[in-house]
Amino acid sequence: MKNTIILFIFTLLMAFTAVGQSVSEDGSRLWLRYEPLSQNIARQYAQKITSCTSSDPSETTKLAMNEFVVAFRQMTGKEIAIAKAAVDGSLVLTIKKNDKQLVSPDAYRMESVVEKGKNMTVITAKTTNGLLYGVFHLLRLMQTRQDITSLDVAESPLYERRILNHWDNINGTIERGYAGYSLWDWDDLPATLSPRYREYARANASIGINGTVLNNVNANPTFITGEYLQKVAAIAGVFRPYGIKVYLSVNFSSPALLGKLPTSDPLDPAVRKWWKDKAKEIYALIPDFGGFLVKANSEGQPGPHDFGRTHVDGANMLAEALEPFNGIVMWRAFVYNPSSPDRAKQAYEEFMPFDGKFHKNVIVQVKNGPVDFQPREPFSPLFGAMQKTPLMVEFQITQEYLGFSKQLAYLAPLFKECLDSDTYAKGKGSTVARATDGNLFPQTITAIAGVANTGKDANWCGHHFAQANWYSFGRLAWNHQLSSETIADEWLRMTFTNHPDFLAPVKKMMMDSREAVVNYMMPLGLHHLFAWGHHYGPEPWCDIPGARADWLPSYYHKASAYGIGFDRTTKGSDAVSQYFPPLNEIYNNVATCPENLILWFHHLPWDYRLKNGRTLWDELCYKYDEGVNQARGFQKIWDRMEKYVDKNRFVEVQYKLKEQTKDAIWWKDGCLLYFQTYSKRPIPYELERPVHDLEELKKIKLNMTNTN
Ligand code: GCW
Repeated sequence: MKNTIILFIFTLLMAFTAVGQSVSEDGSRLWLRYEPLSQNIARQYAQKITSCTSSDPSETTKLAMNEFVVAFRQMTGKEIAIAKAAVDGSLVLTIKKNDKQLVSPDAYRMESVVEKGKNMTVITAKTTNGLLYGVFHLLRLMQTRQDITSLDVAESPLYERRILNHWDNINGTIERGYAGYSLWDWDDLPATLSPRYREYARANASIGINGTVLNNVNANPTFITGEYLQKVAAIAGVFRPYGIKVYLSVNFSSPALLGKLPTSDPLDPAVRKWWKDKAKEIYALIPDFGGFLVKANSEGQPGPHDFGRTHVDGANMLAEALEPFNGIVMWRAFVYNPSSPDRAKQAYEEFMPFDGKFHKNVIVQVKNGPVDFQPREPFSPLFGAMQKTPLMVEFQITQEYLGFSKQLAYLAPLFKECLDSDTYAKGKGSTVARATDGNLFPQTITAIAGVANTGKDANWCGHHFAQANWYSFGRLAWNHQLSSETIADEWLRMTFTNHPDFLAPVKKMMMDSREAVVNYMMPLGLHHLFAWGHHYGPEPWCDIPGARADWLPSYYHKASAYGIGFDRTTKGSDAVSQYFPPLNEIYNNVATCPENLILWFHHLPWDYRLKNGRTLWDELCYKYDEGVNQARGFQKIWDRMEKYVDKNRFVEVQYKLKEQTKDAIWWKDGCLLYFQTYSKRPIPYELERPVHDLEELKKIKLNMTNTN
């Protein structure tokens, strides 16, 4: 009877939502919308699966089954029972701890089988997490309308730890967060648990993310006080059934700041004991705590150098404290000092001498590029070079340098560009992915991190399309071999619609979007032309008296009457020599250097001829112009999509795309008019003319409050 009532209510609901686009959405359901399918497909699925069962009693398996039942009902309109035993038509979730074919704890198989005349869909895993991932996989197949009649799938993640880094502060702000305040309500914890914690965990589990660093790497020591650990434990309790471990960023001076010790010197016995006791305290509350993330001696953060010690001394001390509990240390390699002639070389110089010296539960976390999450950078030369130390890539999902949540920039192509880059460390094919996933070098730990773009905004990420970046980070962390197109396709289908007339153009818009941002912000390998502090608009002219040279754009573009670009060749800073042959030569030689990085590695005259025959100045103008045209093109594509998208999301994206074009023009005019003061050449006459005046643009000072 109860089921019949539910079904009746559901059918009513479906009849209502069947008109589809007219019901406005706020984006809060992410890619887990489970929209009703067409009758035909719904019928096929409903014939295939009629019940769901598992002999595993765990909470995770229960919630996996519940997820399935609810989603199935929403998509097909059919109610399926959670049965005691497998029958014909069952979805069976089975744990097989010793299954040799399952190559990792998170691995699973999904097969259509016939046993004793019973047609079943069986998901097998070693752990409950594997089952959960398998169920989300099956749901993804259904959401994207794939055939589920003869399944034979085997999956295992290519990185063991797939982690989001939150740069969330204790006061609820988020450093470089563009989607509202932090999800974590520290004042209300541990007593009150926001329902969003669970939603967050569920969304992450659906894409295979299994770790969360809750707080900013610019770490407030308060997070590891007894009071805050209770709060952290409460969050960990919500995340646990979804297979997500919590980690914390720690402040290296905590022994002095919290423990009132006279020093935080990593070789001081009292300091070492303080960390060991702290680890004990943490694990007593959170037995599956993941470990520490550390930003040390970088941008004013304390670290072992303050005591004349090394990164190894610092990391190993923490590693020893965590080791008895199987915790790990993620030690960041984001280090640079103000006086260096080339910031891009520093992480390599500082870390290479320590290769092989870190404790076995330390992994060095390296940003994808050698400078700082720019729209385009070459990969960091540490990848492939540090061969006796596990390394993990850190991507930035939040778009600090790609237009915040104001602009559409689909980042899977950026992530892939790095992961697929050939380091040549062990000959051709030694990609960054293979150099970090345990394929090329034996690694005690494999991991990958992304700086999260989530916040309290209803749609989680500020821009509806920024959800795709969270999604694609998770999917690539699971399987870096997936293509950006595949990920965009599945995300669009689940988040918007399966309609082919929507999918093709919108997918193309996504695929072009990152390159568009590169084009109108900093093409041809230019980098760090950003406005001071907030990093939103262009300020290639920025000059703050007394500021660190390496925080000023002129340090990077080096524009002059002669030309533009950073000479990192053997005749310049020699950063090229940090790469393996033949890449060092490829980058060093202006004739072979990829043109999309040419001004990263070379300082070239304005009349340098590119492969297409244009002068450098003209090509720069063409690229900026192309970027603006691409942004305009996105507006044209989106406006045609009105009939496929609910009103709210349509209008919100439409508005943002309009702003994106305006800001793209601002970028183009700002950069070209400024560089023109050096090149003294006309903008090619066939291109759009500037609509701004350089002096006016120089006066713009945005008051961005939520950036830091
Ligand atoms: O990109 C820079 C950001 C800082 C950030 C730092 C880092 C958390 O501008 O806001 O600090 O990188 O990665 O540590």
